[in-house]
Amino acid sequence: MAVKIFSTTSVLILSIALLSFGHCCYGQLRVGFYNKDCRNVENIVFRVVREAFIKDSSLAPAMIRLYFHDCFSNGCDASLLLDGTSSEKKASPNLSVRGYELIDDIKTAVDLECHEIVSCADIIAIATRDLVNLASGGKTWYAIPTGRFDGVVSLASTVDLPSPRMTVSQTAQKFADRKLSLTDMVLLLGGHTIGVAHCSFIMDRLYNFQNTKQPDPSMDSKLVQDLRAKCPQGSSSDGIINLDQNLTSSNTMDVSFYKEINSRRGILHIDQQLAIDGMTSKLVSDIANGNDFLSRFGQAMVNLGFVGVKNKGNGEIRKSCRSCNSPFFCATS
Ligand code: HEM
Ligand SMILES: *[C@@H]1O[C@H](CO)[C@@H](O)[C@H](O)[C@H]1NC(C)=O
Ligand SMILES: CC(=O)N[C@H]1CO[C@H](CO)[C@@H](O)[C@@H]1O
Repeated sequence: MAVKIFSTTSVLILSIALLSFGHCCYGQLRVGFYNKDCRNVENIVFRVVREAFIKDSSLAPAMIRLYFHDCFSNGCDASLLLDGTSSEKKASPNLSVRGYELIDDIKTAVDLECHEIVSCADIIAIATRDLVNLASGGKTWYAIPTGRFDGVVSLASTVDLPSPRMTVSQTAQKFADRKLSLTDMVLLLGGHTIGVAHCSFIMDRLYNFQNTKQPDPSMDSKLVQDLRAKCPQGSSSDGIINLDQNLTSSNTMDVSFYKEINSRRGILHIDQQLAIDGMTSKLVSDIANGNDFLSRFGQAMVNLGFVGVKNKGNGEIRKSCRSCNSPFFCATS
């Protein structure tokens, strides 16, 4: 049980300070930050990640999503990993985030060789890069800058993620707030080329779109029929469906997501809107018809990795990825 030393006000002030210093620390990250003190770190991470991926390839979408949620909520500072009675983990959009055990295994392996040198935030960033590589069948790889410190504030009440029902423009605003461009946003949503969603996120699109008692007219009618079979109304269990409905590539990191949304076969409302909204439709077509999605996705993931990075002054290198080093300087409840 973390001792609560921060009052709500001090957490607020701290958060505002962190937000306004958001730009100060971009320069601190660099490729090969651990070259001197932990030369092998990226090899160690890759070894553990590859073993885990062979057993469970769904770790790739799980970790990509974890990286996105962590970076969007109070910066890429592993605050999403902190256990606590009302930490970010407990916010409802985090309920289906997985991959925490893999991070624990990597941390153990890394600390065996380099004791308490590598941050959990960097472990997430490196592991995510490796899983993108593996899920693409080795077709892509990007150098990921490191040098992040781990945060000591994790509050469910400050989680600020886009919801699937927001418009493109509202979603773009959330990315802009974090200095991410419209292009970054369209590329990053390409993360939905692998992984799954629960039926509950699209029941309205299948059965009663905007209270019309009709399916979403922007969804291909054949797809509506397929998905209704997988997501029946009144079922007691919440089924899962692939985010990339080209079933030959549902588990492969590739350009297929953009081709699907251009054929009215997007799953989440926001996915489909990317292809329809005038703000993004041309970007979507360019990506769908180009041959550089994977490398551009890598660059966008690098850009996401700069959001709200902590430094020595406002972060630490955690001993355990699930808790702050000192309970007295840890706000998780
Ligand atoms: C911008 C607005 C976004 C919204 C509204 C959104 C929403 C969602 C939702 C509702 C799910 C399904 C969760 C579930 O049913 O368990 C999901 C899954 C996923 N999202 Fe997003 N997402 C967004 C952006 C992103 C970004 C930027 C990335 C990565 C760079 C990403 C990566 C993923 C992945 C990989 C999954 C599948 C997770 C799994 O299979 O375990 N999403 N997202
Ligand atoms: C589905 O994906 C495969 C592999 O990426 C591709 O060759 C095929 O053309 C796609 N099918 C459709 C209908 O787009
Ligand atoms: C993966 C994970 O840790 N999910 C947790 C999210 O929060 C709920 C409680 O609200 C936990 O039960 C889950 O284990």
